[in-house]
Amino acid sequence: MVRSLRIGAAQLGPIARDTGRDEVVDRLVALMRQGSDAGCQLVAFPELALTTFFPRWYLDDVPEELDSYYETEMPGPQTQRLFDEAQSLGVGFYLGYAELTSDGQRYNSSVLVERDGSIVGRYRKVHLPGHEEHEPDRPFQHLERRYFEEGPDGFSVWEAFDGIIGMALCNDRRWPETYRVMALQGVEMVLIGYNTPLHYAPDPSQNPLQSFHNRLVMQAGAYQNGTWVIGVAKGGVEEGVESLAQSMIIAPSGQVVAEAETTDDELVVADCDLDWCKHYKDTLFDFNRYRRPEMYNLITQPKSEL
Ligand code: CDT
Repeated sequence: MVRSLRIGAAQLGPIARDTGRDEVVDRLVALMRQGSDAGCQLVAFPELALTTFFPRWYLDDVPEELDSYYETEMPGPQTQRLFDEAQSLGVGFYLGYAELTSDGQRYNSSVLVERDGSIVGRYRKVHLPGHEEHEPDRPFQHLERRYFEEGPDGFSVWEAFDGIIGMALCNDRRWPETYRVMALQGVEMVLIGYNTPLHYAPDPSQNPLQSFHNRLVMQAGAYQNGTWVIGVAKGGVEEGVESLAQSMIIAPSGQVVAEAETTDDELVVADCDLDWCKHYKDTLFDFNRYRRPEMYNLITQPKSEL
C-alpha cells in the first residue's frame, strides 16, 4: 500500500503587534478547515505562529508585553480550540510557538499533533540566531538569543501519520546537521516553520539572496537525506519588516513540488509519497553502505577544541 500523506503548508501573512490570540487562532482554524476540505491529513504552520515576531523589539521596558508572547501551557485556554478542531476534522498539525515553562525557561518551540488531537512530540529550537544585547543601530532587532534558551534536547523523530516525522525551526534549516541527525533516525518528512526578514543587518549583501538561500538549504537537505521537507513561512510586511514567504514542499529528489504564490495566509497542498524516500535512502544515500563516520570526527568535537 502506498504511504501517501497529503500535507498543507499553511503559510501566514503578517500578524500585527496588537493582534490577540483569538484572532490569530481564527486564522489558523480557517487554514485547518481549508486543509480538511482539500483532503489534508496534516497542516503545518510557521514558527512563532501565534504572535507577531516579537524578537524584532528590545522589550526590557515592557516586560509584561514580552511575557504576553509566550504560552505557559500547550494546549492552553486560547489554543485548545486548535486541538478540538484537529480532532473534529481529523486533521493533525505542526505549530511553532514561544514556550515559557513552569520553571521559567523560555524556548522557541513547536508541537506535532495527531489527527485525534493528541500531542505526538515537542521540539525546542536548537540553532538560535541573532544577538543577546540591544543593538540600536540596526533598523530592527533579532533578539532570539535574548528571549530564548538553546533547545537542550536535539533533533528527534516520531512515528506518526503512518511515517517518520521530524521537526525543526527556521535557522535550523540552514545547518546540514539538522537534517542529517534526523535522517540517521530514518526521517521521512521534516517540518520547518520560519520567520526570515529579508534584511540581514550583519551583512546586507545577503539580502537579495534570501530567496535563493531558502531554496538552496531546504532542497539540499531533502535530497542529501532522502526526505520530504516542508518549509512554512510567516511572510509579508509585519510591523514594517519584510519577511520571506516562499513556503514550499520539497520531495526527496530535491524537487519543489508545490510553492506559495502569495505573501499572505495561503495553504500549499501536495501529496507526499513517503516511500519515495526509499529511492534515495536505499541507493545513493544508503547510509550504512556508504557513509564514513570515522572520517567526520571533527563535526562532533566541542567548539572550544577546534
Ligand atoms: N527566525 C529565524 O531563525 N530567522 C533567521 C533570520 C536570520 S538570523 C538574524 C533565519 O535563519 O532565517
